[in-house]
Amino acid sequence: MRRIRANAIAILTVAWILGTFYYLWQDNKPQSTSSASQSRGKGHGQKVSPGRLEIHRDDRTIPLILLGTFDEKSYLAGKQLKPGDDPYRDHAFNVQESDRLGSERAIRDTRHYRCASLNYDADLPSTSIIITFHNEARSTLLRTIKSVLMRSPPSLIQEIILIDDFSSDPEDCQLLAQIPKVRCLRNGRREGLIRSRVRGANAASASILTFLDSHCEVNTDWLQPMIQRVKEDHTRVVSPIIDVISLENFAYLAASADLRGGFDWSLHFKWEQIPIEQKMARSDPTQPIRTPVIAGGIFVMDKSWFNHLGQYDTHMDIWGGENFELSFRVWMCGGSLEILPCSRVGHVFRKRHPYDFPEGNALTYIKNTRRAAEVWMDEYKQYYYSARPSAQGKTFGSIADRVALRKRLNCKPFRWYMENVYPELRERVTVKQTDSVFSPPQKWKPKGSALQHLVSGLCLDGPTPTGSLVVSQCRPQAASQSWEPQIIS
Ligand code: LR7
Ligand code: MN
Repeated sequence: MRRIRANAIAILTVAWILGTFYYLWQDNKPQSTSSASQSRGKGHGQKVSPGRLEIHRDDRTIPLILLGTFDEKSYLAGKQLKPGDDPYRDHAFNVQESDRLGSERAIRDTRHYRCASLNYDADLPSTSIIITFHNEARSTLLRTIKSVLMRSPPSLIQEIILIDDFSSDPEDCQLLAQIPKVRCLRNGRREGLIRSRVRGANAASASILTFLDSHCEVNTDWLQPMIQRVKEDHTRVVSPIIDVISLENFAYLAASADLRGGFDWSLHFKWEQIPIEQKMARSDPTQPIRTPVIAGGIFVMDKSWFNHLGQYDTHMDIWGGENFELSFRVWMCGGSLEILPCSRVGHVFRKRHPYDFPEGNALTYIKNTRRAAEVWMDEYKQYYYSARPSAQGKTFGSIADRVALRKRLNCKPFRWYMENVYPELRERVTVKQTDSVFSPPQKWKPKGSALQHLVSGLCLDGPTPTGSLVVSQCRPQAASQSWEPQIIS
């Protein structure tokens, strides 16, 4: 009897030791990372670099407790790629690779090393996470939710509100509501991400709103820096640095920390380098980066401030433009926008939309951006129309409510935004050399506020309705021939 007990103890001890070794070995295994550079966003090619390798020891244990009655295996098994199916067809990313990854992988901590030693208030307010989706892949949606539960202090997560924007299968959302803290709201018809987010915000019970896309993975301590900044000043609207999850192999890649959100006159979003003077003045890489616009999908905002500023323009459809409208509104009506380098969230950037636009992709984008331009851009909207001539004459509905909102909030003019938030935009006028009159030498001299071409005696004029600059007879006081000198660094 005694010998049997001794044997059992010996076997258990050996098993325990082996188990511990296996656990440590698993955790220290290098992740499959790619050092290849990857572009972020729709075709904009800035480099990303691999960051530090950090292992999240708790990743595997916490969710088991947090998932409640949710049966992850059968949820994922309910939607599997059939043999021979194109893995990119339905989601415009490699869903086979996403399915294979599992829902709890460790990712590298891509922050600057100094971020790890920052402290945050112990009494930060909690937040409602709002995720809207239309036909998202189950594995990416689940990984988004689990990364939030794994990598956020539980006390900061009031709830996760999913808005199912009329996906084909209602169970994609409904089954996830078995996870504690997760709620599911389903639209009775396709609304688009803008009205869906407003629905989520209206249902939220926390005082702070956090918006996420449905194919993200949040990184170590992603939430605290954002909530801290908003707690200190409720008019701040803050975003993380958005890392890249490869649409091909799902590698998690660090994005550059020197970027901010920008755009051109056609209201096309792009990542751009922060201006050199600001870059030189940055002695502390953990400090926030002021940004003229946010990418739009991943940000934290005080709920009362979101409501006070008029939520979103709910006449915008499906996708696009709402990030400009929100960004102009925040800056011009007394708030600010920043990117926090100590907060990192990965996002699967795609090259095409995997879903349909009932009124067409181009028309929808024009309608949405036209509404933003008409309400917020004052006389500068002419540059939008020059850059996007096809927008002229397209319907965009009534903007009376939004114009009244702007008046009620007593917001500043777009000129103020141009001068104080985004002066770099003015310089971005390109001269098209279409006329032989420009043949070298190209010499210009100032004539009043006009620029006169020395050889032809004509003045620089434009932009024309098609967005070009031309030369024409000099006309004193003509607004289209009036230029301001700018120092270009
Ligand atoms: O009809 C729709 N209903 C939805 O609920 C269409 C989309 N969606 C959901 C969709 O499932 C996803 O969760 O809305 C979210 C955004 O759509 P994506 O992921 O297809 O588009 P995107 O990643 O290009 O979206 C970026 O631009 C949008 C412009 O309207 C929004 O602002 C998105 O939130 C924004 N995403 C980000 O900012 C993440 C970083 C990417 C960049 C740049
Ligand atoms: Mn997205």
